[in-house]
Amino acid sequence: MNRLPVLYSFRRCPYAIRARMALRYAGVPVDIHEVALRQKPAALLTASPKGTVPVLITPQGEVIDQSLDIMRWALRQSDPDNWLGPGPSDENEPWLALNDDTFKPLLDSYKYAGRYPERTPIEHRRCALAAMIQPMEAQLQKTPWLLGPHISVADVALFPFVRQFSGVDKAWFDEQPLPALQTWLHTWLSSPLFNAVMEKTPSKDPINHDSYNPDSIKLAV
Ligand SMILES: N[C@@H](CCC(=O)N[C@@H](CS)C(=O)NCC(=O)O)C(=O)O
Repeated sequence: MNRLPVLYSFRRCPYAIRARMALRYAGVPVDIHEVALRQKPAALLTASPKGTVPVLITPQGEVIDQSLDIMRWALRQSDPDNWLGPGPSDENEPWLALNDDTFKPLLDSYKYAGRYPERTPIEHRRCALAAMIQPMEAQLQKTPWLLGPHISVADVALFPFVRQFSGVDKAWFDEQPLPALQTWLHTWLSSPLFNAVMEKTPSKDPINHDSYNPDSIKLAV
């Protein structure tokens, strides 16, 4: 019997990346099943008929099929740097909603501009910039992380989407007057945590905290 939680994942999916980062940071070992999105395994669709990844199935049979819920589940197991924040009020929520509900569709319109001909690619990009990238820059000029002096769920949850945005036209992105956001992005891209979860054949060994070094992240800011 498989005693590890199973994570159905897709390596480049931003939702799956943030789930894997939280699981790894929390030191929760998981058995990662890389999924071909065009040919999803029957076991995944039986557990979660909506057919998106990531999906986590615990050894007790609990199915968690939203990436933010997987992050929260992981952080409830262990949260050494208090990504969840100090109190009951969830200050992460406005950033999470802005990303998932507003920015993600705009990002898709920019990435796949040919499918959304009602605007030019540059107009799509301008909308995405105004909606989330510029507000992030404004916040990160004030504090090194989105909620202040410490990393929070919002930083990790938004990072893979900002990464995608930056990658659509990297030369353009690198030239923009977004110094704080560019530093923040670079910090995540070069972090051992991100690079560990992007390994093509992730180790099945129990995960330990060597892959997450908060000092290296903080020092780089
Ligand atoms: N709200 C979901 C969204 C997950 C999602 O849309 N994942 C994409 C991959 S990045 C997916 O599985 N799409 C289904 C498909 O392409 O067939 C979450 O946060 O987990």
